[in-house]
Amino acid sequence: MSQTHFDNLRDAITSLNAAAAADTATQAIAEGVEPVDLITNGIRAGLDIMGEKFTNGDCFLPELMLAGRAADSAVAIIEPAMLASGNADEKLGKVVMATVKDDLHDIGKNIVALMLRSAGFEVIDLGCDKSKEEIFAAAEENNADIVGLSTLMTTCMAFIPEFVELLKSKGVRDNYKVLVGGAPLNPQFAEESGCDGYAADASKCVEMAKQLMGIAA
Ligand code: B12
Repeated sequence: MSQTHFDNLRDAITSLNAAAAADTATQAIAEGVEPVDLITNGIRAGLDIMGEKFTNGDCFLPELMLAGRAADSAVAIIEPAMLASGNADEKLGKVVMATVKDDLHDIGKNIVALMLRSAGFEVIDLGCDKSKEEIFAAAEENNADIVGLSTLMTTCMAFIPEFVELLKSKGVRDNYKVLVGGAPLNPQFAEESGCDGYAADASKCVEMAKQLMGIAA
């Protein structure tokens, strides 16, 4: 039964239909489908197809934008269900999150922020296209435990080791755990960049954030 909802949500996104995406998400949540499964098997599956079409020249920027809006409309429905089903009242730690400078992709970052909130982390979401200095200032100001960085663009990956270097140059590297994610990244890149953790998707990010805080998953 869940598979039908996943397929419908994926298809609503690839057909750029925000209303259908919201309706499918509403129905699936009402029938008890796990929010995180809807994200992975519906939303991300649909957007991955759009990414492939874009690469192959079968769709263009306006279509990507509309697919992104359809995904956002489903996330808006899933959000309250996810917060209600989690442990949002816990106080597991403070995370400052941002998508890096020159990168406007925020759907995945927003989902990660939501998952972390639902698990009981306090998340200060700075948004997208944020400079190293802005993220550093927010981490200091909020006395964050974790800095979460997201990027979807290969051209922005260099930001990550540069941010770690900035922390070192300020003499505060050990004050923060740096957790990174986004499609072009991988565990090896994260390690070589001097990060503390990497997670490939929304469900693994909670596990990793807990691990970084020394909390048993
Ligand atoms: C939707 C989309 C857009 C939308 C974004 C809307 C928005 N509000 O985010 C719009 C239309 C704005 C857009 C613009 C562009 N895009 Co675009 N876009 C996509 C697309 C199709 C989907 C991205 C997405 O949201 N995926 C779904 C989410 C749920 O997945 P996710 O982001 O990967 O996040 C998950 C994990 O990665 C992880 N995660 C993510 N962040 C973090 C952070 C932490 C801390 C952790 C632990 C985990 C984690 O958990 C998330 C949830 O499971 C991708 C293709 C793809 N397959 O990813 C291309 C893609 C990323 N875009 C691409 C490109 C080229 C562009 C443009 C340059 C196009 C252009 N010519 O202008 C512009 C760039 C604008 C800019 N400066 O940023 C390329 C990038 C290629 C590259 N080599 O870097 C891709 C890969 C498409 C392609 N196949 O070519 N895009």
